[in-house]
Amino acid sequence: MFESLSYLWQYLVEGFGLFIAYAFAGFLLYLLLRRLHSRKITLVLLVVFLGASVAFYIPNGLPRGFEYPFFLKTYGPAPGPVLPFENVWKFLTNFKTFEKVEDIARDPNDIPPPINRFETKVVKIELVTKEVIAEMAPGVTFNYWTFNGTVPGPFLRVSEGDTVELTLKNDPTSLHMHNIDLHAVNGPGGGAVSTDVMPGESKTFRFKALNPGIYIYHCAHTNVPSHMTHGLYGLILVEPKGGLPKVDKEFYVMQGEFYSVGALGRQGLQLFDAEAMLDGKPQYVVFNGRTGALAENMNAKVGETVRLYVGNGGVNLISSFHVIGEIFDRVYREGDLVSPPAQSVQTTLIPAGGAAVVEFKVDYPGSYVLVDHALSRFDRGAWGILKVEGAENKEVYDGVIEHTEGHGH
Ligand SMILES: [Cu+2]
Repeated sequence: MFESLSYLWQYLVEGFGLFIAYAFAGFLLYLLLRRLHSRKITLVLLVVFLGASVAFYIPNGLPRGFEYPFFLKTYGPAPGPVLPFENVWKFLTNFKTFEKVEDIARDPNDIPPPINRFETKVVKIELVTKEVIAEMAPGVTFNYWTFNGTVPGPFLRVSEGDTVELTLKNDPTSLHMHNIDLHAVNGPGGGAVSTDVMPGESKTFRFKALNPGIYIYHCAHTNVPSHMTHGLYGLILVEPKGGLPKVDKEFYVMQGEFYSVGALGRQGLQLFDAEAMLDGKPQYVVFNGRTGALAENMNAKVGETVRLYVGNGGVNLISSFHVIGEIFDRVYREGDLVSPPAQSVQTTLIPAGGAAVVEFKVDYPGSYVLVDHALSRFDRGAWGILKVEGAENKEVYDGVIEHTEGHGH
């Protein structure tokens, strides 16, 4: 009940506002006219006035369809991102069938082990698109659309030259059609044209992983940005033949934006704001699906080499990825695993719909904060913490050279 109220809040506010405006306009007009005319004439004039204003309002002020937001006209190659009221209604009537996911975040440690082989194989992968309800922040609930129930979807790992046989299932509880476009594919739509699946349906296609690299995959069903910004994205690593250099720790991080009608922190189930998405003004910018998702699950020891696979589901922002207190020893820019990596980089760009691999050795214990260095975004949720334990090395960093007791300043 509370959920449907918070979800419908924008409709209720707009309907109520219109009602109040007409009620007060009519009442004031009545008082004004009543001074000059008899009750009968006043009432007739009032009806004429209200009738004329309603007649003017209907063609110019009423929504073309009962949808949110009203009056949005778009020019994409396919239907725009408005939310027809019919969908809102279907969503509310099906609300009980959606799985309530305890934690939408994918564990950054959840990465398949390195492959490191030269012979190629046929790799079978199965993914399930599923629409679920989960918390973005305490008390703030979103309707997420996911691959396998988390954001991002599973980390896929294959080797250069492998043939991937990918099956996409759409969970029967879904309300929308979905598909998958993997940027590791050479073929129409990256697989999207072969995998349009209705709720309950499943489709399989094959592709050869010709190019090594770290690639994003995402749903590309219309309206594509709407589907993506609900959480339908993940990473696929195509290891170069023989594998990547060995490291001690690997982590899986994906930035994404979420657009709600309710302001940052507004409690309850949030209605998707298509207009804010077109404007590129998200309420939430987060790593791994929700605020605080990477607060306490990334650990390393002094002396270890850390590799981060960092993707950006977008759909609008470019991430200026940085780890506070560290320098990236190597950056495989834009996910290019063929060219030699860039070295000693402070901040690297992760384009919308792109990814990169960064590596660094941790030299000193402490908390190292992952950020999008467009730093106002960490207040919207874009941060994580890599906790490093081990012995201090004063040669690398010495926190206290001199300390004098002060008496204020
Ligand atoms: Cu989709």
